[in-house]
Amino acid sequence: MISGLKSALWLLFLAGLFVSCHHDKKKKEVPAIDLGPVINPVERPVDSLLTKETEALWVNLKRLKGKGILFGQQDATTSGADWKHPISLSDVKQVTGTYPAVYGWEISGIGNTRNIDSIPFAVMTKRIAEVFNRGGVNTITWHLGNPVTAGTAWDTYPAVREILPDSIQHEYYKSQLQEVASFFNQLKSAGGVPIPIIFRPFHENNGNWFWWGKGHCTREEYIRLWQFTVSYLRDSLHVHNLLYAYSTDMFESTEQYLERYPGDEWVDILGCENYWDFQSGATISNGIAQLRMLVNMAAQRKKLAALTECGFDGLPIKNWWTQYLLTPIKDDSVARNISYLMVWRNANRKHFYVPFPGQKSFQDFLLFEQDTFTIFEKDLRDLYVIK
Ligand code: BMA
Repeated sequence: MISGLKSALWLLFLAGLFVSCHHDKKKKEVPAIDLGPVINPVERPVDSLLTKETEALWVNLKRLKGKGILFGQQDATTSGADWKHPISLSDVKQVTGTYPAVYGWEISGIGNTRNIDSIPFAVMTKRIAEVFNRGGVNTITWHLGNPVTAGTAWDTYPAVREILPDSIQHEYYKSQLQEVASFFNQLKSAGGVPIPIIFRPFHENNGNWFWWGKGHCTREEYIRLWQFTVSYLRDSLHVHNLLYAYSTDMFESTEQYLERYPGDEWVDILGCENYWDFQSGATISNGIAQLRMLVNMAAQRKKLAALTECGFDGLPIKNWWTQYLLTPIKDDSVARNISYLMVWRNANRKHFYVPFPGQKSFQDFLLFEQDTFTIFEKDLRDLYVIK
């Protein structure tokens, strides 16, 4: 059996060599995108040169699957409902006594002093190291401004085709990735350990609100952008502390989810972002159905699954945390296998996703934290060592 399998793999390898040489001779183009069926998935991350702590994160998140869900918040220690850096508090900690397990950060504006939300990159670097030292997990999004118009990420001029290899703005895109790589490469603990990051670029790609969204590039363009981004960071710029999360917004079927999926070799975490479905009793089952599909797709491919963004801006429902989010997920034998869920940032008292003392959902958030299935910092075991 094994030697049969080996020779089959060998043949496939030779065939691959032949095909790629053949292509090379004809023209030097980005290879055709063939995602193919999922065959004999291999349990390995996108980057075979991952730092050992990043690999440990991948292994330990897999081991935790089904045992609990890590809770996270965007900008948790740089921005609160009533404070902003240089103060460093955490609304999660103020309310529950413990920090979240996952922290989201935003690098739009990289190359400048501050990001899109006025957080200095130097402050972010410091906070990211603090998170790592406390045993928490860092994840980063990139609302890259439109590279052609110099507008924001929400400027939907179709720029993807113009930043791909051999296109007019490609060098500019590469220069942006060089900024990103030097940021990632300088994220180190006091002892010099590179800090693992879950990187989630070009998210919510099945919506139309970002320039990389569905209406503004073809499937092939999106996939080429993803693959170029990963290979340039990993192979040319030697960034080896990243797990790559691919996240759509809400979706209706596995086919729809996979339409722009860049392929198993290019993704470590299958994510989705869903604010809407968990905000009303009438739609929670849709949200759960999507998480079930997500978990199943991830399991088939030996990947992780996560609800990479969710939440309810302004938290208008008293028992939202336990009744709309936690119980439906925890009670579903499939959906409960997501690794983490993350709510968005507390910008001020009008735009917030975690309660502050006295807020309507405050007591319920305490119950959410106390539930044995949610993992906050105090519940974490060492995610950065393989035991
Ligand atoms: C949005 C809002 C904006 C913010 C952006 C990027 O959802 O919170 O205020 O600039 O995310 O963080």
